[in-house]
Amino acid sequence: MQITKEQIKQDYLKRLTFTFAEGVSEASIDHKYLALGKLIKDYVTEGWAETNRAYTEGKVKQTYYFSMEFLIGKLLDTYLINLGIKDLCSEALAELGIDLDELAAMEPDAGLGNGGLGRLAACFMDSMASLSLPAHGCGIRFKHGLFKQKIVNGYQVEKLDDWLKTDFVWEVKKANRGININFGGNVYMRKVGNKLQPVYENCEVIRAVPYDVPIVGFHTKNVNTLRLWSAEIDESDINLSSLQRGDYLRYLEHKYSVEEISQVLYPDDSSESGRRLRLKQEYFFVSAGIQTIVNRFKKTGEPITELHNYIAIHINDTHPAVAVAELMRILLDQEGLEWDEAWRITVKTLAYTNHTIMAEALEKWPKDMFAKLLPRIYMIVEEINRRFCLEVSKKYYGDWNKINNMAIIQNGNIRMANLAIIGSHSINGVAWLHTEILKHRELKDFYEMYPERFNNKTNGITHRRWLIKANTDLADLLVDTIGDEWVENPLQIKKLMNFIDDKKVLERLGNIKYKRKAEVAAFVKKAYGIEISPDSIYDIQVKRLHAYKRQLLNIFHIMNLYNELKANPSKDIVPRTFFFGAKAAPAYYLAKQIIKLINCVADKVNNDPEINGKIKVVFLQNYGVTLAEKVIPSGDISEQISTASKEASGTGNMKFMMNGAITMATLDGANVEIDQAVGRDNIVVFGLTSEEVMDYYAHGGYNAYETFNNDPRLQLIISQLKNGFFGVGADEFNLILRNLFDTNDEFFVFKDFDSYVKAQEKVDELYKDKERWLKMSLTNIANSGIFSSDNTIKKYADEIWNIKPHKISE
Ligand code: 26V
Repeated sequence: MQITKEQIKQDYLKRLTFTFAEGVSEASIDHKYLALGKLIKDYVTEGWAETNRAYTEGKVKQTYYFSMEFLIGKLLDTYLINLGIKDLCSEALAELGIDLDELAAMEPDAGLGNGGLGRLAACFMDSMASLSLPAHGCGIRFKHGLFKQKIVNGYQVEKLDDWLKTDFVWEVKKANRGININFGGNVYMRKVGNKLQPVYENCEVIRAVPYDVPIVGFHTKNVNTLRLWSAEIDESDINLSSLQRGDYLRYLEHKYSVEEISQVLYPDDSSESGRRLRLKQEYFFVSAGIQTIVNRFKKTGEPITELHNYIAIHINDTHPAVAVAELMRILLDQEGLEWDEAWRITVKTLAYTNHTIMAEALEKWPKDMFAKLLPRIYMIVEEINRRFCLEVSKKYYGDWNKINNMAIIQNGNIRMANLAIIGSHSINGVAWLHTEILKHRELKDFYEMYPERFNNKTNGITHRRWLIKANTDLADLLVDTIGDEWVENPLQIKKLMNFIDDKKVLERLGNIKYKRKAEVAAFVKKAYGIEISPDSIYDIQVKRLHAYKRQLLNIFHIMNLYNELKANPSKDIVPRTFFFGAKAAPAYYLAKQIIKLINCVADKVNNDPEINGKIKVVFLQNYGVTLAEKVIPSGDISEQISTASKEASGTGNMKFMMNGAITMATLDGANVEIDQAVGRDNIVVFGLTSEEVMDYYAHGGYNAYETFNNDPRLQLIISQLKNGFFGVGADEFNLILRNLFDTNDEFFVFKDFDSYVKAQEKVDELYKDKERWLKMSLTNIANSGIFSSDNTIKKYADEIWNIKPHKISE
């Protein structure tokens, strides 16, 4: 973008005056921020319109990434970086007496996601635009994103997230592009000519209104679209206006029941599954998205039988899996295609990513509820299921087990993963190990039936946000050493290895880390009143709280360290600060007890003068994208300690690696690939392997009591949980105890404890050799380029979507 500082200044003042009738001296900080937002949007809009035009006129194949979640975080900095005007803008504002960082802090953090899955979708959006790929997002404009977390007396308290309270400047409401969505009622089939046509009676019609967010690519004029749908009532609806006149209360009731659909993001929570409103949300955005895609496609004049040559639709986890039936519905009922042809097109258009093997996260819907809410869609699902079961029984004659495993409808439930697999030409896992487990275990029967559909796409993260934006000093170091080619081609970061013996570079790397650690220390002091030292090792575990992620193992290690220091106060360790950041799903009581335990340990350890500051524990409240950007660059140790086989990939592991942290890892998810990339000397690995874990699950052989009884350290820890050591009642941690003992320690916390403690001792040794440590850190950074989501997205584009870059010319 060609623009001068003077121009920005002029444009900005104009914007401020035209929007708020204020000058710099009168305007409040939020007005200043909003004016800047509007100005940047102005800069983006031209390219946006041009991009849409170019994609349409070029008749290029386009991808639509359907995702329930887009955890996009703040966007201002991303826009400025990607437009290449961040420094210019910062200088222009400074000359007007305005601090850009202060304005940037005003932006709400759009938390429209739970964790890894939603953040991955956001990183993908950034990469798709930066690679000039014609690819867009489709999701829901939740009025309330993931809850905000407060810690009160050590307990998690949830607060409503109200991110739309102040204007979300980036979005553009397209009221005239609304789409009607049908729910409920009765549907029967009527013969029209020689075709069956559905007739809908008494269904509830809901209006989906799109809000578009521009996605600006880095150093490209392409601006893609993230389309988020909002459920609104159509005030021009005649039925409604009669309601408005006649029965105000019924009108209000109706209004709330409509708006409810896009009110709030469900917090990832097994107890929340099976909720009707969630299914409504899923169909709502999927139907709106697919209807729009087909309508737009038809305007090109190409026959509908060519759809898959122009459109790829991606199903991000099972949440949008109803897309299979919705696309079939449109092709059959609206376009009048025969079943076989409609099916062929559907399968060629759709692709599905699996993000978890955790059974409780695999979506199923009670078939009666499903049929009542989506009667026509249910008919289609039944027919897909009938035909599929027939195919299976032909192929594996008499093998009822196979049908039972693979059928979509089973035991009164509709299994969405099965629907997605059967209706997609591509099925991928999100890391090598995860995909192997899918192929050979979880989805073995499907793999046997459709081996050509299965492939791996290891996750990635956008290096623009997680390196250039989050760690500008480190990005500068890279530019000063290896030039700036890596910015466009992140694999080039590897060139940093040429500096592995360069003392000056290592020293500068150390200083950058130290500076970030000092900033975090200042933040922790201000936010929580806890004094921590940037000279201590920063050992960080930030991610959703879940038993399989084993925050419990981490805190047990800390308790053990504390106990050892109490027994032997002169024990020589490198001072360490342990950070946790984690939200627990509101009804996940075990997870909430673990948060309480972490906070209890923190209180004890931080306030014990005998410990003399050797260890500190900090619970970072309300962990989200913005906080991640602050703390990840300060990490020395990245805790990636899930029970092997359970974490599909992880992406926090990649963010830490790219910022020079050393991974404390089980061989799980993408840790396996990090290990391969950096070599065993530059990572600390411990614990059971996934083979061992799965073997125990399959054949037994592990006895948690035995392990416990043979380890006095564990006995002391468990007794402290029970005996009021933390000044809380004896049953405060009962769910933790039950989870360990009643499930035979299902996540192998006891089993991996010893190995984890030893691995932590190794960290201590390694850190004492400062030069060695810096070399490890450098090696991690240098090898992190493969985890840029640009690489991941290139593979999706080539191997799944079959789309090509379509660069808008300057
Ligand atoms: C399940 C449910 C159940 C119902 C209520 C809402 C809800 C929301 C999300 C989920 C499934 C979450 C699956 C998930 O987040 N998987 C994570 O995906 C990351 C990106 O691929 C990956 O790095 C993580 O390892 C994986 O756990």
